[in-house]
Amino acid sequence: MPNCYSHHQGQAAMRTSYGGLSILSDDPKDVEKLLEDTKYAIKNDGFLYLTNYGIPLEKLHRQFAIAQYLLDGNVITEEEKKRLEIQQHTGSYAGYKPMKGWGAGNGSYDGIENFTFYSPQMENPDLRPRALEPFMDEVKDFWTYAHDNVNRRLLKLLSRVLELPDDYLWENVQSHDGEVCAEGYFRFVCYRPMEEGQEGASMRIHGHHDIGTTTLLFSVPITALQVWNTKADKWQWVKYKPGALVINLGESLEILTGGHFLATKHRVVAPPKDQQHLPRLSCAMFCSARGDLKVSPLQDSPLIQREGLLKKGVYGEFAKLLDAGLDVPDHDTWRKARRAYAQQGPAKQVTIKGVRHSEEVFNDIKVYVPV
Ligand SMILES: O=C(O)CCC(=O)C(=O)O
Ligand SMILES: [Fe+2]
Repeated sequence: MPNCYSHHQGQAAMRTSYGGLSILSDDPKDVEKLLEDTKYAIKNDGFLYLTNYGIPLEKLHRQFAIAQYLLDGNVITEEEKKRLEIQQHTGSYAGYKPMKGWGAGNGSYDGIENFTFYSPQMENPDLRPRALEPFMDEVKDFWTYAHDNVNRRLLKLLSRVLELPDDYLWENVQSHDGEVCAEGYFRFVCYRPMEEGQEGASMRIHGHHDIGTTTLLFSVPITALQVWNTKADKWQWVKYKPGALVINLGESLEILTGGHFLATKHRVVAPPKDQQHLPRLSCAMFCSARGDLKVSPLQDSPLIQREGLLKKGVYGEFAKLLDAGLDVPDHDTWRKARRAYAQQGPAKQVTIKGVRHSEEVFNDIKVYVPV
């Protein structure tokens, strides 16, 4: 197999340039600058790069090597593929996704194979491929650190932007009890190369929001991720930065902040020509809000109190329910409804200000994302 974690730089990798935010320093000067940069990135770029977050490159490469062994080492048995297959209609991505669609394995070929770990997959060896057993301690340590340390620091920064106490989002919003990532999940993915012109070759994952609080995506050398730049109204490539973390903000944070933190609109497309023959590995953690938390804005934030709720995006849709005095769902209900059909390709498309958007309806709430 060609090495999918080489340090090959694609042409597109040079098209954008962002610094990276270091979250380890406690020096007040650094913290102040970090806060300013974070505010800027949220408003202008719609996503963040983190560097210097405490994971050495060798440890990161080791996780990619484990992911590659799992998804390209021919080590998941046919029996396991069947028994552990993702049951997306239940609103969960847990388990093995074959290279055909996200449903019950009967969609068309999309060349994307993955394995998603929720708490039960961490607790019970029968719910994960046997071949992983020798590596489980490392896997557990790595993703626990990502969730309980990196994500916690990140939430501290976001709490400060909201002018709330440092641990506010961690204590009141983030689900963090339970094995590794609590109600969230992490995933190893391999995107196989597709022939030019093959169905689905140009759009590997259409434009979408992640649903939870934050997503920690490790930057990879195969350039395929694009983020919607709301200011410029266009897709932009996310540049490869070795060892960096690309942070997407999820829908939960968009709604909880009353539209102040817009969910990152992103998609995965065909890489530039010189990388199209290479498989692309991706490792990511999707952090989630507490399932029992109502999907409505945080009233405690001085920033939100001062500047008001911004009736935009998904929050704008929830505001209609709230204004009509209707009950809003809790996070568990909302995300199960969102996940049951997510990733399956936009069923309906509409044009908003000249841009093609997907329209998805969940519990009477409409979600629009550029495709
Ligand atoms: O593979 C990537 O870079 C991003 C994938 C993604 O957006 C997702 O799985 O939600
Ligand atoms: Fe995503």
